[in-house]
Amino acid sequence: MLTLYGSLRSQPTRAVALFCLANSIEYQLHFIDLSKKEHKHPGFLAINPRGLVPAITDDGFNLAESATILRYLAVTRSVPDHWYPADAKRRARIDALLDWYHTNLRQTARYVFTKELQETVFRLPPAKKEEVESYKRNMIAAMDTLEREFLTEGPFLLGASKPSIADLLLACEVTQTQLLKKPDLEALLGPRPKIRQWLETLESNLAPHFSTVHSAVRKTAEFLEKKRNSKLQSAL
Ligand SMILES: N[C@@H](CCC(=O)N[C@@H](CS)C(=O)NCC(=O)O)C(=O)O
Repeated sequence: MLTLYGSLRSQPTRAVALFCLANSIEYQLHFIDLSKKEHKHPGFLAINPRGLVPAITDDGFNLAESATILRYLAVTRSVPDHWYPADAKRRARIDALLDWYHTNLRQTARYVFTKELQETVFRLPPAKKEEVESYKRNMIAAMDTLEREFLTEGPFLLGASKPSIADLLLACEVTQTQLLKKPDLEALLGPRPKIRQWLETLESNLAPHFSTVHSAVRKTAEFLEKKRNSKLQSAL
């Protein structure tokens, strides 16, 4: 039996869940509540000693790192070739996107966390302004690469006609920006029509699963919006 450890509030956990749902791969989600530090409990550390989600166990085999999990599932399950092509050169292009993600687009997570979640949800001291600004600059540079280089032809990454595991990992990161304040989200995605179109295409192509794995993030977005509005009300 395949078990996915994580939370659908975590971008890379969403990507793995989405891959399973899109390919009818049977799995169970073992919820790890990051806000309660469950990822540092001994039971989970036995599965991933680094204490990060996602992780899987597949019939007793433990594995961490989202990109590796996606590759592992793509080659151990019988799924259509477009997810992770057998052709070495096409596969290498997907691998390059997965590698690029970790050191570039993943900055989105740090920006959204320090700006919107660190204080409000995790009750930690607020991040320094310069730190948040530096994550923001890195995120914007990555979004520009996505818009101008990887999505030039569409509908999916690198002009593919069907999605790959890289589409899932990168898209589930970009959707974390739903947690930003509406004007910040507008400023980020408004001038990037290819990213917006790509997300819409993925959502309709992978319906209803894309929307299903995003329900928790939508709830957090609503919670944050209510909190901002009530702060505004009490200031009036
Ligand atoms: N490179 C890892 C990164 C995983 C990661 O950073 N997960 C976050 C949640 S999205 C986490 O577990 N954070 C907990 C922490 O940093 O303590 C992967 O792709 O799986």
